[in-house]
Amino acid sequence: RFSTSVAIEEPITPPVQIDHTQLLINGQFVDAASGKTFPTLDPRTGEVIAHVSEGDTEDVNRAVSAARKAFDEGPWPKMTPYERSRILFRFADLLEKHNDEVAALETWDNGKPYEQAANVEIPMVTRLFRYYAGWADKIHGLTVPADGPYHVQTLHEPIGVAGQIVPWNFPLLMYAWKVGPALACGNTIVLKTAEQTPLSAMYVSKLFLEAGLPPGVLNLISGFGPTAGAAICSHMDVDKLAFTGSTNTGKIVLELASKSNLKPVTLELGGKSPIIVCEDADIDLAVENAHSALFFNQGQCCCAGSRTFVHERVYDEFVEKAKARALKRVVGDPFKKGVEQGPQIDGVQFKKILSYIRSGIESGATLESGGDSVGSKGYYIQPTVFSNVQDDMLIAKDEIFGPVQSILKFQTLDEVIRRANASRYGLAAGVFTKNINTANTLTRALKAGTIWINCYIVFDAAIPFGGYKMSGHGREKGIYSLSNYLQVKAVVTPLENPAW
Ligand code: TXE
Repeated sequence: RFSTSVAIEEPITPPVQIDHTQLLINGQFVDAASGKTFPTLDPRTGEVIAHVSEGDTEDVNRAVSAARKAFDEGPWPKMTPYERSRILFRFADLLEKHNDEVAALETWDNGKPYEQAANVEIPMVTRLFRYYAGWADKIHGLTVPADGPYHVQTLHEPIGVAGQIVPWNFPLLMYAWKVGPALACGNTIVLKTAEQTPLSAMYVSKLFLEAGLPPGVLNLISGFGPTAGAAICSHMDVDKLAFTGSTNTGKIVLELASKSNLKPVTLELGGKSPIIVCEDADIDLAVENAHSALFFNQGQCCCAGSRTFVHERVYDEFVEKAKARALKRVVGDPFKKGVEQGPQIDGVQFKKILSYIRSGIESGATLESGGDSVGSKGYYIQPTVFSNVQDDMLIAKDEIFGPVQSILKFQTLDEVIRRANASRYGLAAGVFTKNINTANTLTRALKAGTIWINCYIVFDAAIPFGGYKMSGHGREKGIYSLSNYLQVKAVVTPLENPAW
């Protein structure tokens, strides 16, 4: 029942120094107005890594006025798009140069495997900034063929001050999804990091200054949700909000936006994404993908494939192989080579996941592997697989956000479509089949913002991402994210000589 754990005794010393622990306001690293700090913890041990500034309403007010001034007086929105693009490219070059330090901070603060951070995530962040740097000088309106003697055109203008709030599961990637398009479009920003993971954003914000970003364009607040986060959401001078986090907090964000100045909001929230493994699927491919779909990033992905529906004819084979794969998963210190799974982010998530595991056992699901914590320090949890999971069990309904795979059985396509869609969420779905007709049917029938066919968790800067239903509003990444940060202005001019 137990996975392959490697040495969790003495934590490996991270190969990076902590140089930045302050807020960034108007181009300066500053203490919080209150002078307060809070600790950020190492998920491998629960011990303090560093104390960072605790931003609150007064700091948010200062940051918003800096962003307002930088927007209204420039130079950022008034710079040529090519100049903006060059600063973004310069930033991406600096980030690439410091890839390994940033990855080490990400691992230290979050607990994700260093190899994943250094080889996949931080390079994806760099790629994303280059993608949006490329867009900065390609944003333009339309000439509109209206009825009547008028010349009609649209101007695409930046919205203004963007308030952005990010979570802890992919700290810098979520920062990039929000900062990249907002800056490319010419907006200014006040961004709040998650209280669990402030370090990587602090580090890279210094690189933005080095790249030549003018003061006030990007302001960074570390702090807590109900204080600093709520102050951003309620601020009358913030023109747009983008939030990634839990569905419950998403509701609060929307409420605060509507109670203040009705600023538009994009939301990227929770999920309970189905994976459908059909009778004709390549089972080994499906097992491996369903495994990483759930266990990647310690199961802390909004799009985790957390309901794996398998056709009854291949069910037993699938469960056997899924269990064997989970038992091989290497759990250990995320700085150690070859480790696939580090600790969960914190004690709150750790306890929540263990209580879902208990609920799975109590409700009668079959525990195939795992089911407990690992070691005596930090927040490590065994890769856990449940079979014989029923739709009405809590583990099949709630977002667990941990390394707990639930495998369900189905008989017909119509039945699995109905069951897969019977969720308040609609973020992503996976389909494993060799039949193009089955793939087409499922693609159209499933209510989800991303459908992965014979693959899962394939991400790219150009591929849009977002949810149906309570998984969110709007799309991030790709061309779609630009419209989140642009106003459309229609301009109508009478034609003096309509004959021409
Ligand atoms: O989320 P929160 P938490 C899910 C996942 C997880 C659960 C709870 O199921 O177990 O949410 O995690 C800020 N006004 N996801 O508590 O609270 C907060 O400071 C403004 C899914 O960490 O949503 C942080 O910066 N902001 C998810 C951010 O919201 C507020 C990723 C996210 O925290 C606020 C993370 C408030 N009143 C968790 N309260 C995904 N979609 O990927 C909190 N925040």
